[in-house]
Amino acid sequence: MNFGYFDEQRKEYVITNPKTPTSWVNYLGTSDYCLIISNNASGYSFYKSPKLGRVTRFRFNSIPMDRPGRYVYLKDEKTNDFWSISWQPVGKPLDKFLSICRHGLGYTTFESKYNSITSSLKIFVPVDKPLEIWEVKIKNDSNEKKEFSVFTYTEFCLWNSMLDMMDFQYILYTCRMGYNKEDEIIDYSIKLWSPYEPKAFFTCTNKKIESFDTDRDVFVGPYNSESNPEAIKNGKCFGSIAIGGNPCAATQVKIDLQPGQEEYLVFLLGIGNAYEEGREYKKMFASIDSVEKEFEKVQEYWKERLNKFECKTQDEKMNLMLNIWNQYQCHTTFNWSRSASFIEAGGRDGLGFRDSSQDILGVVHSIPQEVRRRLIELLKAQLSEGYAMHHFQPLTMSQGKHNIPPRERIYSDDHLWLLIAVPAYIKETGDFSILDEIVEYADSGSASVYDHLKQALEFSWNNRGKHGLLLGLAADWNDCINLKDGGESTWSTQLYYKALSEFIELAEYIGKTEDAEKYKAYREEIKKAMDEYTWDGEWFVRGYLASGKKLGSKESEQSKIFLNSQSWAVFSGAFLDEKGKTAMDSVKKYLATEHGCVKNWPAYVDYIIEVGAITSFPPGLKENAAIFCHANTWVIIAEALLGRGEYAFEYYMSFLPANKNEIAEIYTAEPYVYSQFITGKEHPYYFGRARNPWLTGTATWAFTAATQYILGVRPHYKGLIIDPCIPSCWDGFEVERVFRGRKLSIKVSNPDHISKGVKKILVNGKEIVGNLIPVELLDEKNVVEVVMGK
Ligand code: IFM
Repeated sequence: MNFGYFDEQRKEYVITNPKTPTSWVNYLGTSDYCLIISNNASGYSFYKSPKLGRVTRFRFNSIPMDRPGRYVYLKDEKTNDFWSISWQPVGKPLDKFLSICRHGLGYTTFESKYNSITSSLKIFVPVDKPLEIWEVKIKNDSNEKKEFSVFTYTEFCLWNSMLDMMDFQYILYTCRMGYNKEDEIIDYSIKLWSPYEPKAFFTCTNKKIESFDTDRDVFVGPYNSESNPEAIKNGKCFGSIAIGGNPCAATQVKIDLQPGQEEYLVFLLGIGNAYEEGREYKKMFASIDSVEKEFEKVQEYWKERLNKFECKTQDEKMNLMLNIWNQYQCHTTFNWSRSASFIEAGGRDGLGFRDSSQDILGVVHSIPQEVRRRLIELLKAQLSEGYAMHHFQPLTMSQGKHNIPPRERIYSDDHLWLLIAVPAYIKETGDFSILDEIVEYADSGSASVYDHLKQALEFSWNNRGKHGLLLGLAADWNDCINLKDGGESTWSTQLYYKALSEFIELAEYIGKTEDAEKYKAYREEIKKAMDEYTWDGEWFVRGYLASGKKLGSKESEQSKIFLNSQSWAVFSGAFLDEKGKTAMDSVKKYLATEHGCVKNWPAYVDYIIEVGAITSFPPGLKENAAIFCHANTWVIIAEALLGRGEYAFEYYMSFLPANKNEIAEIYTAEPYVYSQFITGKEHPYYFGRARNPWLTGTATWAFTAATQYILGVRPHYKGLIIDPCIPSCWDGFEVERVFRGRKLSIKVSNPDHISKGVKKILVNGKEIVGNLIPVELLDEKNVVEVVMGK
């Protein structure tokens, strides 16, 4: 069963049945002002920080599931019947109410038809202004004149989202609402201790506001809800001014429509006060033309970001995801890390060190300058000893508020992701100058970026355990494997192996031979420990517990095999051999399902303190034997590196959201973006159900796995590698890509129907040796013909 479809032409996901099993949302806004909006117009906005700058309210994990939001109600003055343009919150019977929601790139629209009235609401955030624009259109398709009241409603949050949710005895006595009568603008201000000294306004730019309310409890009424606000029943707002209490912005505008006539209304909700910014923006967006022009800028913005990579393969869904939705999600995770969604309530905003380091991979081809800035921000959260702050907020860091973790909160992997992120940036851009940039450490001192990387390697070297493997510390990539007190992590060791290899490659490339030799010796030592202590016969163990017991071994009583230590054995480059293949065969045998590979098997049933929080989840959920999508992307990469194209593609398809569109009643989450996990096979009821959509490292890695390892178009310091690993039934594929400012049209043919191997590459008609296209060979525009073969 589906609830909608992909409109490829318009780059939209169209929801035709608003009764989706969960809220299917979109992110609007690109920098300072962001709003999250569901297919029923619910959600919230924030300015700069979802924690401290929360503009509007959302009641998380509540019932009804989706409230409040930004609502536009139409009331027929003759019949007193009223509805909302989005199906909810009024929720008219769907046999009489046609509802369509289109989530597009940077905008969402709602269209409805009810009682011969067609209406639409388009919401977007300008690229460079801190406000949201609601564009409403109403058309009378009946044969009689209609008189309407249009009511709008949104509930303000008291800026500090945590206090707003908890500290009612205090926070409910802080707001000061007002109304700029002359310009008809609602004024919201509150004196807090937030860095932003926040103020907001709401207005209609092109029609007279007949009445307004700024006190939620007056507009809605104590025994009503957003479905049936008192003011709408009353036919008029009450002119309430909230001084303390729950602030809102509600307005009433009146329109008359002759048969066939259409009217538009523009509403603005923005940052600033009603007497300055509010007045200025009201003038700026008084006409529909100015609104449309602003909207074009949003479209241009997304076009510019997404047009750096485009592919045409034999799989339509793969194309759809890679060309549109996967990239869009990558930009969202890059912007908002893991801080604001419908399930991340925003209490922990800023950047997760490991998450943000990985997030750059999916956008570096598109916004290299922003990635450079982000890398510097991340490096500032590294400590001089080499490890990193697990989580930090650049806004407060720059005010000197460092959240330096106590030793027991040091993670074994955070800092090592720098060795993935910085090389990826340089390989994409050729910008080696970043290595010389001097960046301060979070605690004391400063060093060049190159030395920051070395320091990260040193920290891990100095934090190995009894078997010579990396200590697990607070956790490794898997937040819920907590191998404290001397426990060791195979996976971190594999990441370390990869990090060392990346560094060695870089050092050799820039002529730092001594450094390269030093870290080669480290790598050899690490490999010895891996050879000796991580192979378990059919697969690699996940680590060692503090007690000395193996984790994820045939000897283990619970969870005998883990996914990550198999995929990373190969991905790290340490076991591109028979052991690696056998380990990946074990993945197929024990972990693979039709929805992707489970993270561990069999699931933990009992809590084991020395393993950690993974054991607290019921089987099949979240970190315990669920299909953790992020980890599934590395399985694709490992199979591609082993040259097994059928497997790589099969795994890619198994958890591709677009493939779940027709089973959306089982999958339940948005079929246009990746979710963090899909419930695993050991769950008694919900196998195949996705949870925690949008803000997941799956986005960045799924894009990387598909584009760089299946399609095999992979940046290198010297140029672009073409190394596809595809299903042998494919005849070929095409990629349009921008690389270091040059355009490449790459056409790959596969006449012998193989999975891997490149026989010939012609660049602008000239054959090259090998499968690396040197950057010096590239013109502004290039035609690349690739023939696969042995
Ligand atoms: O790696 C983590 C990530 O940082 C946050 N979400 C869960 C992942 C796996 O534990």
